[in-house]
Amino acid sequence: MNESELDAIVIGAGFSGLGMLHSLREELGLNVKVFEKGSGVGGTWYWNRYPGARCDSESYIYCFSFSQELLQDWSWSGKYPEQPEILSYLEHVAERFDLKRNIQFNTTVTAASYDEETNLWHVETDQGDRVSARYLITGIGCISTGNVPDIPGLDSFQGDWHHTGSWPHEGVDFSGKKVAVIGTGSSGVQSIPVIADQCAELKVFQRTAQFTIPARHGSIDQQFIEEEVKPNYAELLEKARWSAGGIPVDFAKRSAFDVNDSERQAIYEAGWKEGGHRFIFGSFGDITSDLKSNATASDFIRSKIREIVQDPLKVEKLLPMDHPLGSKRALIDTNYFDTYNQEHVDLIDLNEDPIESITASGIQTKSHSFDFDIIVFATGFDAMTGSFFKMDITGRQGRKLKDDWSNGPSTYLGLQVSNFPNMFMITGPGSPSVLSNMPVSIEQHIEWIKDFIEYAEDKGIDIIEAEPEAERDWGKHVNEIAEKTLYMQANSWYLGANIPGKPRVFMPYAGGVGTYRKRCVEIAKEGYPGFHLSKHDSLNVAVAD
Ligand code: N01
Repeated sequence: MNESELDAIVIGAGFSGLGMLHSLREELGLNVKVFEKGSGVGGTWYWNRYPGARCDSESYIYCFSFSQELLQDWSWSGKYPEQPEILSYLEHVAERFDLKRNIQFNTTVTAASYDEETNLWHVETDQGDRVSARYLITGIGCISTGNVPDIPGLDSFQGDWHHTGSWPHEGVDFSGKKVAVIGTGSSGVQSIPVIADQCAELKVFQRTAQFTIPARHGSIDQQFIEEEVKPNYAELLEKARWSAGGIPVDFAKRSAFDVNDSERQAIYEAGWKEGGHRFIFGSFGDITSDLKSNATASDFIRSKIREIVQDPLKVEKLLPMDHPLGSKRALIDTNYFDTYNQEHVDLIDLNEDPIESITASGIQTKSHSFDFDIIVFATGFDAMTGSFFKMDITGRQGRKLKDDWSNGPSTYLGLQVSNFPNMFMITGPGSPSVLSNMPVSIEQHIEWIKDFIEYAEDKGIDIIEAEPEAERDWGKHVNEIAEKTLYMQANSWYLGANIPGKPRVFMPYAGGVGTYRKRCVEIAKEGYPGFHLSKHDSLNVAVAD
């Protein structure tokens, strides 16, 4: 299929793609086309339909903010939004703002290349589309390319297997089944209790024991929503935009050592009872930055695991000892540790008994042979770069993004890459998005990209390109900030440590959403330093800096 030239091509119809489409079409009047691999909108929430899937951000703040009417009209039912409801919300947004007419579903972008002659991006899809546009914007998510470990024998398995990140739409019937779950990150910790409730036998294969805090999920507090949220949405969202994590709450400032032992214990108890991430940010300001303070919180959680789990052998396996709380993604759960008290649930510590192969009937570890009907891979994602590398992205002079990022991703502000003019990334590596409440970060990117395009078009600039030096400095800054945090003390996907052979580079910006936003605002006010802005007919001649 051939198409006329577009102003912008957006890849992905999740929060990012929907928001970007709306903004460019409604605010700038651009001719935009979105390509989406799935048959519907939703991105992450379209694919991740595993049992128990929901978001860790509280629902009232997990939303778009561009429409006051939408904010007032939409009602969430749970304290945390569950996957089906988030998907309904995004469907509603797509219908309400008539977005689907610019989205082509069931279409995977396979290649995108920048043409220096014409200053256009040429995009190819698996459906045979050849489309061109001035701007290419990726809304492909940071955690969207599933990681199914390369375990010998998977092909021979006679049962069913599924990755949590591409769950069958019709669901999976676990009743009466022997089930294995491999992986105990966010997806594993959410799905394990629900699968345990449904199956005959569950064995969890754990590589790293996790810190997780009870979510205390339940129905939403309607009084809080009607009296405190809806009348004050604008202020709450503004507070979220300038906060560290994209949520409108006050973080505790005191140190864990500003109080005595019994006061500290009481604060942790209250946080545990209240549940959610408040356990961390509501108790002490230095849990995520100071190892000694962190140890007090880590010890508290370990004491809770000992209290909840009855089998001492399971307790020993479940105690996280090799990394500080929060250095891997902080988790919240519903009945996770309690699940191990059920007789039909067992835990295999892969450090003691590693998986050797998958067999026709199940899993062979070093010392046991297990039979399963279903294997669930809750083994995470090739995060932040995996989805870029699935496409053949070519910039100036035939440069491949994959080659330029072979030692780890390099971006300016997580928004652009030098030698890839007019290509913008939403939630790219080097941005704070994955360490925050996503919609707040996504909207910040959308707004900033839209403003930049508007600025350029007003000035007759048609090439926007990050300068290599600015990119290098930003990378250095991202790294320096990360080095000061406890994130460097764990083998996490933030560092690419979950993917064999992936360069160890801390990929997100850990300086906080508000600080990042301030930097982006300043850059815009100063006329976009760090970006080379030029006119196509005077290629390489900067007209503003
Ligand atoms: O993936 P993960 P996830 N053999 O990488 C293990 C977001 N998210 O899908 O820790 C055996 O966190 C791996 O072990 P280890 C959120 O940002 C959000 O759970 O690497 N095990 C780990 O236990 C999250 O951080 C929500 O040693 C292997 C697990 O598999 C991100 O997505 C919900 C293995 C993977 O954990 C990813 O979460 C879901 C192997 N070869 C996801 N390879 C909410 O908002 C990996 N593992 C609630």
